[in-house]
Amino acid sequence: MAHEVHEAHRRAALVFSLFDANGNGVLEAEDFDLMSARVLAVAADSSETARQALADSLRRYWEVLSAALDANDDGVISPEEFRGFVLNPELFGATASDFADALAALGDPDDDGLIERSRFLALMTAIGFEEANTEALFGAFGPDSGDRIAVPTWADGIRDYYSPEKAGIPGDQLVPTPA
Ligand SMILES: [Ca+2]
Ligand SMILES: [Ca+2]
Repeated sequence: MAHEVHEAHRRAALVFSLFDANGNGVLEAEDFDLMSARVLAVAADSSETARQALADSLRRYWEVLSAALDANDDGVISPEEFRGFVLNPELFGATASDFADALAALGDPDDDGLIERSRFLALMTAIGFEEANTEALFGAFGPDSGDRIAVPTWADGIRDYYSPEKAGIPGDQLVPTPA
């Protein structure tokens, strides 16, 4: 159990660094607007509905996070305040789920239910993941002979990744191993 908790905390630290899109060491509304803009920039061919859903999901994500974690109500979430992330699996799990569905949908602009490697890499890099780790994760999802994965496969992977209490999942490959 202690091992799982440790993994969850390590992943929470990476989630914090991904959320901190402007890299200033705290989370604020601007980070989520910036992430939204970066993701939408590589999904220009997705439908307006799908693009709006992603923007809405990230806005809600910030609202839920700040309402729960900005303990001193200064409009930003410090790394110390973010430690509460792993203590609220139900609240953040539901929010992560909406984001997961919205992001995965952007991976499938032609709506055939499949996500091609190049699109997956573009979206994951826009979120802030390293390219090498992203390639490894795509392989772990078991792409088909056309080098594509199913939309729900990725949506479930994102859901698990951003769910604070999960451990022992494919997304743990994205967590850097301490030297
Ligand atoms: Ca920030
Ligand atoms: Ca704060």
